[in-house]
Amino acid sequence: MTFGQRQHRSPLKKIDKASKDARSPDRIERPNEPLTTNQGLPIADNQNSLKAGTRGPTLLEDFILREKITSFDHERIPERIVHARGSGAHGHFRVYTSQREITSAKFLQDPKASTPVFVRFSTVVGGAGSADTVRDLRGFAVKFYTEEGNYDLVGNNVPVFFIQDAMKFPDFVHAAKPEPDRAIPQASSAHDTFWDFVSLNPETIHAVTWAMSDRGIPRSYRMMQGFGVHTFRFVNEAGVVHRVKLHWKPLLGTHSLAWEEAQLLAGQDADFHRRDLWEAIASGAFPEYELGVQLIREEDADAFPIDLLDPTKLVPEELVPVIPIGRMVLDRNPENYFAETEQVAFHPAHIVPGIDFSEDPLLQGRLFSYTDTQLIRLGGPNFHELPINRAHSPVNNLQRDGFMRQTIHKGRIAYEPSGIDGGSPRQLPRAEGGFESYAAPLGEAKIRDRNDSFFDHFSQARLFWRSQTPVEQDNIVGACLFELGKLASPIVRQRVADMLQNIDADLAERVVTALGVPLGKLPATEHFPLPIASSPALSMHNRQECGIATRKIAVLLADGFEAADLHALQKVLEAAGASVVLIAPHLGTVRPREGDEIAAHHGVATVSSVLFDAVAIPGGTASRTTLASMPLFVRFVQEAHRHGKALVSGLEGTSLLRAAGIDAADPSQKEGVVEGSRIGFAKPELSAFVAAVAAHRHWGRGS
Ligand code: HDE
Repeated sequence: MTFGQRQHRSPLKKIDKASKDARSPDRIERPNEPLTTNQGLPIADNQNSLKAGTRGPTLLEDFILREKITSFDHERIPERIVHARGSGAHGHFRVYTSQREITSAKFLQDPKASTPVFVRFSTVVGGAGSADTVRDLRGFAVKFYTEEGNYDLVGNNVPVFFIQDAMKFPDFVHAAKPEPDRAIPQASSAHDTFWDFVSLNPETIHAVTWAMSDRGIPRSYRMMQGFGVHTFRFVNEAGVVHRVKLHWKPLLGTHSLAWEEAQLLAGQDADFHRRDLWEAIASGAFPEYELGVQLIREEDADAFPIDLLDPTKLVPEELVPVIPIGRMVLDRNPENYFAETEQVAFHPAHIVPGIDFSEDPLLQGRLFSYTDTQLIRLGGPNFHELPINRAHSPVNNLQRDGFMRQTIHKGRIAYEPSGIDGGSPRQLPRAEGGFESYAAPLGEAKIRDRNDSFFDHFSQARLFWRSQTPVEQDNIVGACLFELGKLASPIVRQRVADMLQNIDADLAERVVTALGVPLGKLPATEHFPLPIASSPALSMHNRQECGIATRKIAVLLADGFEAADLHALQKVLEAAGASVVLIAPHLGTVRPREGDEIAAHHGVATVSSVLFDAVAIPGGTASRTTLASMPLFVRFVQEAHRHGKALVSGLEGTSLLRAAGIDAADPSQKEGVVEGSRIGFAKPELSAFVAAVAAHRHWGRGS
């Protein structure tokens, strides 16, 4: 349309009929057919509101405008009070062998049967629009659409929680959320109210230590563990009961970001984790996780040295091994974020026969909370009828009506039992597959109190700290210094510092010294014995060796680069499943010293090293001179080196390293830095680089 022309029709003249979206068979709206109102009325003008003349006011009569704007005004629903920011994926789960011995759950019986799943990963504290890479725990919620109804495993990426009793949850969340008068800080625990709550509630300290560890800044949703946290029960057909802890293990290994990297990423790409998950699935690199169980016989549960009802305690794998029982593959991205990832409603009470709860007081509170929150968030009791929440097995009951009821129930029987008109749905005895709660023997006095074992707040925080490698311990100290250093209240800082002494004197001293607060008197806390001296399984560094599949390698090049270097790198890296991303001084093409020019994926101004796992610099005199003269490339390499990433540089490609202040001959800087000795690299050099990428981070550089 040219300026001054009247517009009554859509400005689009040509439609790209070949575009993927237009061809999608699943699109609800039919492209190129008449646009209608919600009542099906064809619309003649979707550009102009109905006015009293071209210069007059808009008329109230304009029902088309009002319908459109009203729908728009109501597009948003309340975000989740916690776990507001999430990313979803579809997939399926398959058990390795029948678990008949421990549970009657049908989806855990047949290794040939595949159960569809929907997974939602999330941060906990931040709002829906906050950054992905903040320091926080991550939600790991899985909905299994089984033939016996939906089973939800609503877990986190660490095995313990901050509080022991549901009574404290609103206080804990209020303390962690932005302070209510100023609404600051967003998606961060580094503020007074959070640490005030922590310092006055020692039960929080174990989970806080996990949050301060590198688990709080995962590299990817595809590379983090998941945990059911609470103890559940598995019941087999004969009624034999086991207490069970549930674990997800990512097949890509468990990896984290560096703290500075996480902070830079929040600016560079606030959607880093969401994009990473989406792109991996879209490219066919499907994330996989193994489900594992720790089992304790019901009759041994009370005498077990760790209180299985306390969600601030884990069961070390060295005491009770994790038995892998099945595998989940995430192979399909959602098609509509709102309809699927936003409207999905998880609930720990969505269980199937063969699985049951324990009396963990935190879990018991959750059993109330999740339905309650969906009532307000999704607008009424019929959220189970939304497509993403619908069970794949028949739903057959006499519940009726309510806001947004989709099903049109017919007939006059809405009660049970009924003996007319063919009767009503009937109860199914347990022996035939009906769900029956495990008859846990109770019979104690009604009381507001806790078991004595719940007052052991520090032994497992100590176990966790002592099971970390020195680098992981350094990172915990660094995180504590960052968080506590941000506190405006010296009293809170002091209280936390005092509390850390109950975990470990060395940890407390390192934090206290750097914060400049005096080490207070050790509060009189009863010391419970450690269940085990150290648990190597708790160190992420023991869970990393999983190759380099799906790692993103940045290749920095300019005109004059050695094509043989690039080809050699591409061949080896892509064969190992990594992706190679070419970054040049600007978007467009780059020309090698010899051969045809190639297209760059990015110009250096729009990316930075934090978006990649490792850096490769092909040789070539002209290329290296250009790169070394550009501050953006110099910073790229400096940051990658500081964040412990693997670097490889071709023959004569070292000047960029030098410009970045990296001396590959210096033992304190060379870990994970590989230099080529000939054009096209020697085989051992390429293997050394692949091994360096697989090691994920090279903390030995002292960066
Ligand atoms: Fe949640 N939690 N939670 N939580 N939680 C919610 O439910 C709650 C707890 C977890 O991706 C809410 O639908 C209480 C532990 C995940 O949709 C809410 C207590 C664990 C998700 C709620 C806990 C979790 C939630 C907010 C203490 C790890 C995101 C919106 C008694 C085992 C699920 C919603 C998704 C979400 C309540 C503690 C995991 C308000 C009262 C422990 C992964 O119902």
